[in-house]
Amino acid sequence: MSFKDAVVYQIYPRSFRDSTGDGVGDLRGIVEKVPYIASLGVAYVWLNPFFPSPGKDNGYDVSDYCAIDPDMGTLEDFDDLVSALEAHGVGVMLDMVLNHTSTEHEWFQRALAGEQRYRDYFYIRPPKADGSLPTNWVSKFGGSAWAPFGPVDEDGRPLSGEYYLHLFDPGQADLDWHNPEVRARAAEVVNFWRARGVQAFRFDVVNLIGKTEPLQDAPVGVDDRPTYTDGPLVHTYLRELNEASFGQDPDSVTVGEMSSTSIGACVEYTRPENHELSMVFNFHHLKVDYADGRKWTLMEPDILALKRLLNDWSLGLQAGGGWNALFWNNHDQPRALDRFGDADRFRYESATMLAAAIHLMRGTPYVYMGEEIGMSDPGYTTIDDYVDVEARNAFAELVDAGHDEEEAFRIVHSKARDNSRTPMQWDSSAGSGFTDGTPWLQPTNQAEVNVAHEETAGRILPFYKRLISLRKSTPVISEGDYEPYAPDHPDVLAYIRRHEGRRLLVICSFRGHETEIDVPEDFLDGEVFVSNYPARPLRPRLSLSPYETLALLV
Ligand code: ISL
Repeated sequence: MSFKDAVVYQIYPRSFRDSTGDGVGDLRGIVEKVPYIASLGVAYVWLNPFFPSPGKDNGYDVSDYCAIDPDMGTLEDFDDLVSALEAHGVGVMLDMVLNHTSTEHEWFQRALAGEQRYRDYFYIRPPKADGSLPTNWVSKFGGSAWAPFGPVDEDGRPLSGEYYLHLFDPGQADLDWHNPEVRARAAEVVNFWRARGVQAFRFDVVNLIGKTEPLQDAPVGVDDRPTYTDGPLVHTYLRELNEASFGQDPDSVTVGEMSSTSIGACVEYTRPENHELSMVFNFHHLKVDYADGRKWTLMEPDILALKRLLNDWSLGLQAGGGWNALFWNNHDQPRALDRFGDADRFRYESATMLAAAIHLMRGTPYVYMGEEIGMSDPGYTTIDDYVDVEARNAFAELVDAGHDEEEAFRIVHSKARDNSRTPMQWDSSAGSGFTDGTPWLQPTNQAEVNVAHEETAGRILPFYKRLISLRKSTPVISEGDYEPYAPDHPDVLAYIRRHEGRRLLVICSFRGHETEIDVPEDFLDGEVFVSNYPARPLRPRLSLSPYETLALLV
């Protein structure tokens, strides 16, 4: 199966379906919902980590890569899920978190116990000569990226005199990929799941694995991320992993999650000749509502910047022969519907416009559970409604920095990762059809937005199904070239796809008010291929309704 005509459906297992009533989703729950997943027409299901984990970062702190978290099920449940999906032609994509392990992983525990072999799996360093931390890097979840290695004295200094690196939570120790044994263990993990029938893998923050030795301070006052991101060794290690594991399977599909990356690096990661990865996620287009590049701020999205990024990435990856993963939502992002659309006044229109905007692009679209029924951010009212470590830390930091609690809450409300982690809304019941117990995170608007309603009377779900099926049947969508159209239009994203004499013009209004766009003469007698408003005559100067999308095929 080619991944160019495929769509991937992302499931956050903790929140998809709870089959036991404990309030946490599980693998059996996903098995129950296989008919629904199959009805979407997707080729793969990406499952967020369900491995044993102390849960410091909702499963991204893995303490055993080759087992299932008892809250989520057993290996037998996993095998059943793989076969149930396979029966419908749907593959499983597993989430490999190999930049770091949980500090409760056996490897880290044995390092703590003093075994040199395992100390060499991690970045364990003494402070600098002046007593300061080994580097000035900051954790992506706040604070320093270095934590005391082992027990501390009353001043909080490590008795060992050493620190370990954690680019994320202190419970997530970075693995030292310079160590060939670490790389071999990583390949073993991938091969363990391959042996259970898995052909697709997502690699978490994989552009952080090739840090440049010796680890060095970032220049003072400057973003530290470039210091340890996209280093040349990332390519070396990816090729090695490819060769030692998934690359042995001609049908494997891989996606690398690339933190703060560049077009150039992503071309190299995904050019087939390089034998690294099939495609990449980047996040630049989801930072156009970060004031001054800072996440924990309030800002209306900059639509021109969004267009520029989408166009530049499409053109850049196309020119270099690379391939992009296309997405608006995932388990780390607030719902795109609330950021770029209008969930109150134009839920259907904006949800379908956003869907068309990326499903008709060059790349492989990803649908995050609930997006296909128009789920939006929960209407939480206090910080206690949030579970995520990042949101709670951010709230505390915002208050410390002098924001009043109300404003800090508004910021967290608009950006928190829990916005997308709320339970899947299957029906209008108190547990939203997700659980018969108390959900670990509360749903809030299941009365209006749920699968049962969408399947009988809704308009968003059918629209998604059509887009997913069109990609399979329409080479101009899966294979066509990409060319921006009206790149300076302030309200409308538009582009033209071309393939073997066919052309598709895609028009997407990002505004809740009317706007206009010029349609090239030769598209005026085109077939209206996709549209989210009733049919009307086409004119050279076309007025667009709120969040209208239109794709014309000639
Ligand atoms: O740094 C970023 C963007 O420039 C972040 O978006 C970063 O890529 C992201 O936070 C990484 O996310 C992934 O790894 C984390 C985990 O918490 C997330 O859930 C996962 O998607 C650590 O494993």
